[in-house]
Amino acid sequence: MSDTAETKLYEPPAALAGQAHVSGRAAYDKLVAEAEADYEGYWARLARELVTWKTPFTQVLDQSDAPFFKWFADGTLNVSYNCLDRNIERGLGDKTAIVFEADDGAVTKVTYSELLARVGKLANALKARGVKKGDRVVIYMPMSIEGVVAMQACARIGATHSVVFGGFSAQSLRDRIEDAGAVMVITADEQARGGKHLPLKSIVDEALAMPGTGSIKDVIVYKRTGGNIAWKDGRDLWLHELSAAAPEHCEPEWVGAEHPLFLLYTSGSTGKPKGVQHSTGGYLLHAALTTKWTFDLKPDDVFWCTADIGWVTGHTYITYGPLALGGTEIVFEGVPTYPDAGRFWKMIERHKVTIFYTAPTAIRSLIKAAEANDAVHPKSFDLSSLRILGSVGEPINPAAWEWYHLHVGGGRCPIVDTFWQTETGGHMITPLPGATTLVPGSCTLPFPGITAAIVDETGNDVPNGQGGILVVKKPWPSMIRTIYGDPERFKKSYYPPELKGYYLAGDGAIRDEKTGYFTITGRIDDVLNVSGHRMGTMEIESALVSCTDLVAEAAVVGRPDETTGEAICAFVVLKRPRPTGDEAKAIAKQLRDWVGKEIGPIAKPKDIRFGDNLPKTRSGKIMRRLLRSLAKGEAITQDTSTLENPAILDQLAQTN
Ligand code: 6R9
Repeated sequence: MSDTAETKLYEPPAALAGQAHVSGRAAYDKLVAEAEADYEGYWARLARELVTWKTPFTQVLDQSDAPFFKWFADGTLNVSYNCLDRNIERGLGDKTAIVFEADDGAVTKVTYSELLARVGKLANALKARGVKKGDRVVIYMPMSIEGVVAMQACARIGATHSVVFGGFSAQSLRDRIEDAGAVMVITADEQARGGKHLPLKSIVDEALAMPGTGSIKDVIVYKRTGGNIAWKDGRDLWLHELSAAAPEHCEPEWVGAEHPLFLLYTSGSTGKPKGVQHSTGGYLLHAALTTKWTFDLKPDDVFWCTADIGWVTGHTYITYGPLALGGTEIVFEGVPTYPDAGRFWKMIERHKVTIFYTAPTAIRSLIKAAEANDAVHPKSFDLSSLRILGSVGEPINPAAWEWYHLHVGGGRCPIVDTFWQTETGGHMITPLPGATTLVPGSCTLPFPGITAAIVDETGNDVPNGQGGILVVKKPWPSMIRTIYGDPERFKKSYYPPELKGYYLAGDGAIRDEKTGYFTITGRIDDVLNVSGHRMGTMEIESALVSCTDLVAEAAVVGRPDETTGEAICAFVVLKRPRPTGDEAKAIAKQLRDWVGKEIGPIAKPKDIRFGDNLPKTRSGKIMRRLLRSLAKGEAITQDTSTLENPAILDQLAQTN
């Protein structure tokens, strides 16, 4: 992005900047300089300030087994102690920790003392069922206080949680249970979203009927809707019955800083989803620190992150970061468009939300709705409580940024466009609201202490103004520790030998020539980003070809989409003659439903096209660049001379 006359700059509002935790650009520069001068000393100082340790650490960064880095390794702590007991000891016991708003608008609040009691009871119940430190527990829950309680209860006893997003299918759930070797599933009878009740427990039943799930001993069920569910005596247990019988006090399990707090499965460019393993100490430090600096969280704030706890954003900015700081936060069960597309604005008004963190996809779809109907336009609501806005999950286009800034933020709230990943644990490149001049569409500068850089294929720095590969040069406390059960894949995916020991993010980026600001240009691998959800093209392809009755071959690419950022486009060769017309439409629907069952509704291709073959080189390689052009509806101007079967392109240009 060049510094042209049209590039609008947004200075931090003076009043906000004056009070901010990081106040003014000079304060930011000073932190960056501190980290540069003494990298370990900087992180050690913050780890002492933000985290309460049972046994203080004496080591900071251990690089002896790189790239398996260790941070604060000889320190011991407990995350749930840090998020709950510690706040109560500071006098915040009666402070509201969570304001829960259900799909139907009903509101429930819990204080820090109440939350601790609920976490303690469930933690004791888990222990009584034999769950031990280091065991993996799968959580397949709706957005709820109980979801947060389940995660915190695992943390309290040193069990490693693996949350599976409630939109994933039985097959996906099974895969994750097997890969993690989990001993328990915590779920709910159903979830309520958009006025409908959707199954959870029956999907767990289906998953556990599949092979590879024998490690599961118990299923704990939170009664959310009271809907009809099947029950397996001896395996299924009601959460409310277990909790009622369990004592409140549960001594935290003090674990080493490197103890795995959680696994979270995410898509990579090849193969099945990988279990990203996070630590306890380094992760908690960055969760707390980024919540403090990026969102400038203060005691009186009402913080609302709209992400689901099934994604990393919900882990770091719902379950851990805001609670570690003793904040008050909103947890929302429903969807932004129910009962209408004014729901977010209505909730901000109702709960006097001061910090609002959401995804560009949500903003773009709400813009469309607001432009069509004044009643759901932000101007019809009192949003004056807001002071800071955030964006996450995908690039935010400048037009959506400007609308968010003007209509939601009333032109007075800085937008923090936070770039990070499941693997990074917390924010990596982001503005700080009281310190950074904003440029719409740019995530601006690295968080202090994060050594983000842009390099070429051999790991050499590229000059500003020239795009390249985004890397992080030095290890940081909240980084991924390994891929669960597959350390070799961890090394290969994130530390390829040609990159000089730098962490490979998998995104392309460019820095502005003058300001050095970063703009993310998108994934450089076969990972798609649909509505801010990560999806591997290979995963969708294998789901399609697993429909062995119908599909001979499939290739999946992304194409730009105005609302969802990217849309999934699948090119399919059937085991029968290429269908056209109504038959093509019917088979496309059948395949979409198939993918929905194999992975989950978020992976359903928007566009499915049929051909007698796929465009291949004479050596048999699928020419994906051609498919990407076809998906976009572009005329093929590229060289197709190496193509074995050029006639196929006309077939594949046709949509169904
Ligand atoms: C937190 C999260 C990570 C991928 C990442 C990148 C994209 C996330 C972004 C962004 C541009 C931002 N991404 N934030 N791109 N600007 N502010 O989303 O984690 O689900 O693992 O996705 O999302 O492509 O590599 P995750």
